[in-house]
Amino acid sequence: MAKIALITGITGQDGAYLAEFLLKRGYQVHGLKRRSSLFNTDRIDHLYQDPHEVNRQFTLHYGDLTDATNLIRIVQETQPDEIYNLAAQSHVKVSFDTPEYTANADGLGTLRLLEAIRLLGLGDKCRFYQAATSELYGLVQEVPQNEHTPFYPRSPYAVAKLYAYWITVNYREAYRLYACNGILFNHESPVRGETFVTRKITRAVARIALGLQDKLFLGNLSAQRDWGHAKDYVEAMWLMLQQEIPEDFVVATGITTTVRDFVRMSFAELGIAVEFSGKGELEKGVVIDADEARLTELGIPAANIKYGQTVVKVDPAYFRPTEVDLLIGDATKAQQKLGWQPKYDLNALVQDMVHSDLHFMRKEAYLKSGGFQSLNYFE
Ligand code: NDP
Ligand code: GDR
Repeated sequence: MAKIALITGITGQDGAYLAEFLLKRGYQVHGLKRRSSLFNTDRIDHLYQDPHEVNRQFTLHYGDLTDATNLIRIVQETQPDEIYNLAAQSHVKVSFDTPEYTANADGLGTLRLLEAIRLLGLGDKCRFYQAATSELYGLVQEVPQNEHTPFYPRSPYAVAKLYAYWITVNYREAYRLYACNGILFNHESPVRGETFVTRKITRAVARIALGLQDKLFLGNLSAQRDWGHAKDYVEAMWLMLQQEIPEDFVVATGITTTVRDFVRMSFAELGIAVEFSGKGELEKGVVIDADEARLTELGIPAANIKYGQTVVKVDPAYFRPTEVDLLIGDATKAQQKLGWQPKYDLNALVQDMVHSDLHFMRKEAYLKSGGFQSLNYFE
């Protein structure tokens, strides 16, 4: 019998990679998707199966983590062997604007799912994965951070995730549920949401190179993150649910990099050298060199890259009221107990993202150079 997985947050970055991963392993995958006024299934459209097909492996259900009755019904209908709770208002900065909603979806949403398992008597059958986060560490207590490092959350998002972390531990201890927290450090990919810093950078780098935009505004350039690839990290999620005993694991690469260096690396991938100068709000990134052979090889018109051009400026609007300055994870436990090893290093991640955005942005450049104009429906 094929195993059944229910993924909340299936339309998000991790949901899409995990669905792909589980389908390849023969799982029947059910996903919880929110209703939205526009299509929100771009990342999983390639997995879609017509509802009229028999023996479907992939099924979507409308639902929301803020709606307990709907979660109970979907868990009852799907009878999952594994639930991956990936749904969340996942943007740290946005959580300062929507703190109550974030607490409801990210904190109480986790409780609602755990209660659904308990109330339906699925405790012996159903394993539960909670998407915990390195944001729990917040204000630096020690580095590298591991499963024993104390938490000090620094945003409404992280505080909501702290509740979710402990309620998962509590249900494991109180009701003997097989429930695990994956304390995942930042992980990115070509399908990362466009407002997270890495994707914002790689998109802008591609657009600047193709002459579609001239500069990029960022916030805190000195923040340091331990960035891995989402493709590697969804494997760790699955491994956590395949063990004899449920436990919590840190998943990270162990290497940290500043936002500033991520910018430099992304431009360098296209042969463009950028140097930063100035401090705080006045810091800027300027083009100091360009490798014309590399630009030609990539089909980027050299005329688009101007020496001395300011390509990065700081906009304090992107600063956070309280920041997490430094994250470096120690994934020794995951390596030893799960046998998990990331395949992508930071260079490979940057390459994957920059080239994907370059490919994607060419479409816009072609349309623009061909004279295509969108219709204005509102005139
Ligand atoms: P995304 O923001 O890409 O995806 C979040 C998903 O949650 C989307 O499918 C979104 O739907 C859905 N969602 C949001 N609110 C609700 C709600 N109220 N009810 C149902 N679904 C909802 O996040 P990622 O894929 O990057 O992250 C997955 C999980 O892992 C999140 O919980 C995140 O907090 C956590 N995490 C992520 C890390 C990372 O670096 N990526 C690191 C550590 C933890 P829609 O598409 O409609 O918006
Ligand atoms: P983070 O990711 O907050 O770590 O949360 P994000 O990419 O948003 O920020 C990383 C760092 O970059 C700094 N930064 C900017 N961030 C954004 N978004 N936009 C900017 O313009 C910008 N300029 C600088 C931020 O201040 C921060 O220090 C992500 C999410 O996926 C969470 O859901 C997850 O839990 C954590 O990673 C681990």
